[in-house]
Amino acid sequence: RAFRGSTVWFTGLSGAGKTSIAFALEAYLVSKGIPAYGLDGDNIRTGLNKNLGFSKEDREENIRRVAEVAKLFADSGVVCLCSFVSPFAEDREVARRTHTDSDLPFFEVFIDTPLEVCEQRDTKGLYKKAREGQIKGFTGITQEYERPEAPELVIQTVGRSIEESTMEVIRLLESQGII
Ligand code: GGZ
Repeated sequence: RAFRGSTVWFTGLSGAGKTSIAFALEAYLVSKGIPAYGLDGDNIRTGLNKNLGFSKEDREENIRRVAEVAKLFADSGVVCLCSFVSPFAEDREVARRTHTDSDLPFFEVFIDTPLEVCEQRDTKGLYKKAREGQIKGFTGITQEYERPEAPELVIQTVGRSIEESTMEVIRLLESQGII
């Protein structure tokens, strides 16, 4: 296949497993000679979007800018893997349209991990801080997460390994002729 530039958009709660799956997928794709690159809060909110916080407005702007960057990656032939909580359906639609308006494939992947499980994991201790009121507007606790209504793929991570979840995305990309 001559052109495989596209964006896989992972959405889900903090701690759902978005970045872990995207990272494993990136490693898999690169090992197959397919250029792939992951964007997430760690490399976006520390630089390009370091002036943004977590209000509804700032999240909207965060997603808008990320979508524009992802579009450039996809247009250059890279499989761009975006891992953002992206809790608002309207913002995810903007990200989708940013791609589809330029005829670039866009796949929304909902990492459907229950809040209780994310909170139990609490890898970064953020849920505890949110419960204690130290973090305001935390997704799932004091701000909403709008579940995707028609994502290309839903992955339930409970009882599944990172590898198994990653395989589901690989199968999606295969079925769509991307890889
Ligand atoms: C949600 C927050 C918040 C609030 C800090 N709400 O598990 P993490 O740590 O690494 O992922 C979360 C990340 C969310 O940034 P995004 O750019 O993905 O958000 S959005 O798409 O909504 O713009 C979490 C941490 O930053 N974090 N404060 N209040 N997550």
